[in-house]
Amino acid sequence: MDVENANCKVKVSQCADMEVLPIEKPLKIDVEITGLEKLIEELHRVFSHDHVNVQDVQKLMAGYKSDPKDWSKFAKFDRFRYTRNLVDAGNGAFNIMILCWGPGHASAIHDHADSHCFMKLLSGSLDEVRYEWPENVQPEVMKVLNNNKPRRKCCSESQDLPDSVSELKINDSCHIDSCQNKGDRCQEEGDRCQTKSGSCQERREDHGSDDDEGYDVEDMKVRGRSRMEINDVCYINDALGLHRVENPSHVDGAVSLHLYCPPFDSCRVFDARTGKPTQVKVTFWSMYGKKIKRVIEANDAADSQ
Ligand code: CSS
Ligand code: FE2
Repeated sequence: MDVENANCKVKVSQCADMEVLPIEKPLKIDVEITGLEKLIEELHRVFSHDHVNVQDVQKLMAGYKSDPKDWSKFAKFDRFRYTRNLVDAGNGAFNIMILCWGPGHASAIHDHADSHCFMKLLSGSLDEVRYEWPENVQPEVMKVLNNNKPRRKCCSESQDLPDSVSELKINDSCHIDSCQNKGDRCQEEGDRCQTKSGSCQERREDHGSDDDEGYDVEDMKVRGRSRMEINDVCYINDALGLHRVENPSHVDGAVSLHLYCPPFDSCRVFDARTGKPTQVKVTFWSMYGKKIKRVIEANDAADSQ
């Protein structure tokens, strides 16, 4: 079985086969999708089946040519951080959302909670930096893989599963060397983040060293970097590693379309220096074009002291 048959309808660790790895590049765009509404309709159709191929979803998303007329009503920016704006809840099976990245905005290094993550750039540009999992943190998918080693195959029928996630091949076809390491920025973003208002950004809960036990100061290992241009589509899951997304422009915003399957409301973010994970909630800035009224929680007040 090859990658085209990887089922993205279920959690990555529940895939019956583990060929959820490299996606062929360049992706052949053999469909043309006229408008975001049509794309969403097509995605509903595809996800109504039991088995949904990763590559089919990628192709559908690539087949849509970004037009701001379609999505500007969902594109709500914040001055301080990137926003997550729900567009469609996919009958509970998947989430489609639009993320708005102001100049210089970035996510923390994060996982995808055992879900499949598809991302298409609608406007501006974004840098994606991929990281290896820290040695002492294992994603759910690797626990399953390690338990089922004799049964599971990876990459091709004849190749045995690698011992660790770091040996898995990743798709680095849009790797660019000219990009600078912006890993340090993540730390700054984390420090600045004082609310729970959303996004997958680090909300630090301690600054002491006690909880850092077992997490040495060793920068997280970068696997590759790529720059996304308008209409590019990329795919990641926990078996492929972690990533951090950043708007490299100090002037222009960027807008991206994301599909997560299954949907998740929390994920882990990682300290770029030590690899220490923190579970964080991810929330929406707006839903269906309407800004969410944020309830200020006691913790928020405490955080901002
Ligand atoms: N996973 C991040 C965005 S980068 S894919 C999020 O959902 O906030
Ligand atoms: Fe992500």
